[in-house]
Amino acid sequence: MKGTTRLFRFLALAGMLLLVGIVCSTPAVAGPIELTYANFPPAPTFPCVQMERWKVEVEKRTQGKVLVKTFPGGTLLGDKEMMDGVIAGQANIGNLCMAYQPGRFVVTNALGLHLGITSSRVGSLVLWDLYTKYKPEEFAKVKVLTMFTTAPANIMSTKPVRTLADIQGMDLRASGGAAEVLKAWGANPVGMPMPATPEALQKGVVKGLISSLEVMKDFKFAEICKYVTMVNTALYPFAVVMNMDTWKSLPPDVQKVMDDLAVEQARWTGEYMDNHVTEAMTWAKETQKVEVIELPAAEKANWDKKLEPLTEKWIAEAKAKGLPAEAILADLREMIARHTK
Ligand code: 3IO
Repeated sequence: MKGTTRLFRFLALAGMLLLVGIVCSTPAVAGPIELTYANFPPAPTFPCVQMERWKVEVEKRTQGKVLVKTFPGGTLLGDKEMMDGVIAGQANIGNLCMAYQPGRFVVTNALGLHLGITSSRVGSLVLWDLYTKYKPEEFAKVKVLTMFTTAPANIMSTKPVRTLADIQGMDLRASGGAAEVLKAWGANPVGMPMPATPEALQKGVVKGLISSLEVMKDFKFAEICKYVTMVNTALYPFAVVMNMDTWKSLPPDVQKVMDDLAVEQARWTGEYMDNHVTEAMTWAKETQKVEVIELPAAEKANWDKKLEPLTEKWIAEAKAKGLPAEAILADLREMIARHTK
């Protein structure tokens, strides 16, 4: 009787130890690493299109080791809380527009100056070069996965803008560098992130906006804004950032996949944006009867002249933060020339 009890106890203990062993070793071999990726605008817009492309590439290149769960439309983090939300770990990854917190991203917001950048492809590659060269302090708490810009900004409006006189006091929605540009021309910039713009336009709170032109189609602004004035100015810079603890927890081979993807993703997004602007404007002209206004050279020279003080203002702001402002600008001009040719 005693022998049987002992044997039973031994078997029960052995069985339990075996179970504990299985349970404890399982997490190491099972399940992919799941990462949440927050984005602020609606799913069909370009920041989310590039997010889905990044997700597909990462999942493919890590052979399913990583699974990215995307949250478009501000469902996880909204436009202005993106950076702090990622730092706090509310999302593993987030996509932010630097123009929504202009004082916070002084170096990279130089892309919002009037520098003669002609495309999103050039803007995105220049922005990535600028970031990797200067590694601005404001990104020290996160891992930057990629950066990109919009195409140059142009004016979309409900009334035609053909001269500087036409734009005086006009309420136009903008953020960051583009808002400074509008102010310099005498317009009244109304600051708000892109997702708030459809309602502001609908209610007549603003008479138009300044941004890249693919929004004419993606947000259906062409239904309200029947005029586009080509001014090819400020770009909106974006960053995709990862929580630093998340980054440190990733295996080296996964980190390598993401690092290798950074500049490629910037180029891909730039090219996608440039093609999409062309496509959106063809649609706007053909189906929405949008008029595209080209400023005569003499008129354009007046507009450009008004923007010269903005660069000086940026230099002063950057210097006040202890940044090598002139060197940054000289680098920017070299990078623009190199990527434009
Ligand atoms: C933008 C932001 C979200 C979705 C589509 C977009 N196209 C251009 C922008 C730039 C921007 O952030 C803005 O506020 O103009």
